[in-house]
Amino acid sequence: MDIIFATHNLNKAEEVSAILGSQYHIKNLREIGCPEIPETADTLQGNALQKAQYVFDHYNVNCFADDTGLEVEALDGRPGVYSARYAGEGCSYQDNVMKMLDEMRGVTNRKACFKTVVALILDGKKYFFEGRVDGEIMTEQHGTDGFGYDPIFKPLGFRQTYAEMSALSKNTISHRARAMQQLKMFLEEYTK
Ligand code: ITT
Repeated sequence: MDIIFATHNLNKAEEVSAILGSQYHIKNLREIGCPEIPETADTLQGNALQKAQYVFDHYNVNCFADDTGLEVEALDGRPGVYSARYAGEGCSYQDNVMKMLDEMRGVTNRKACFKTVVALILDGKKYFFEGRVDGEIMTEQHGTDGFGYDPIFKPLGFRQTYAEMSALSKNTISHRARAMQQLKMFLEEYTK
């Protein structure tokens, strides 16, 4: 099946190709030359749908998008839907990580969770899937793999941060993996 993953983020594209497997021919927005899509909603679901809807409206193809946020309990759920721009417009992953370590300095409640919402538009109909992983924010960076907040997020029940895990391990247990597994099962049923 040919399907567009409405993302410009190559880390996400790589993870999702590994999770969904080779029976899907997935193209990302860089591959089809699609410009940046505005993300102006104030929920993960709203942003995921905004990206998928843009691609459907402009290219008329089956497509899905994911929006992901890191919610930190001691920060009242921030940065959440604003995780990409937590340290300011145009900031790097490292800027975000440093700001988080700074804001969380001395804070004892380290509980956090990653949430991913996937919006799928298939034959013109909309579907949503969600994945969540609870964990904690470390006091310093551990590991160099992955991207974004991976070096400071340790999922519950694991000794390693996402950035210390192999790609295979992260792609088996992560928030994105959980949401994408549901998408995969749905697509398998749909195309039976
Ligand atoms: P697209 O909108 O083009 O898909 P994006 O980078 O803006 O790419 P999101 O809005 O979904 O992606 O993600 C917001 C930020 O959350 C992202 O920039 C990362 O900093 C962080 N993030 C997302 N998924 C992550 C993951 O699996 N591990 C660590 N950080 C992640």
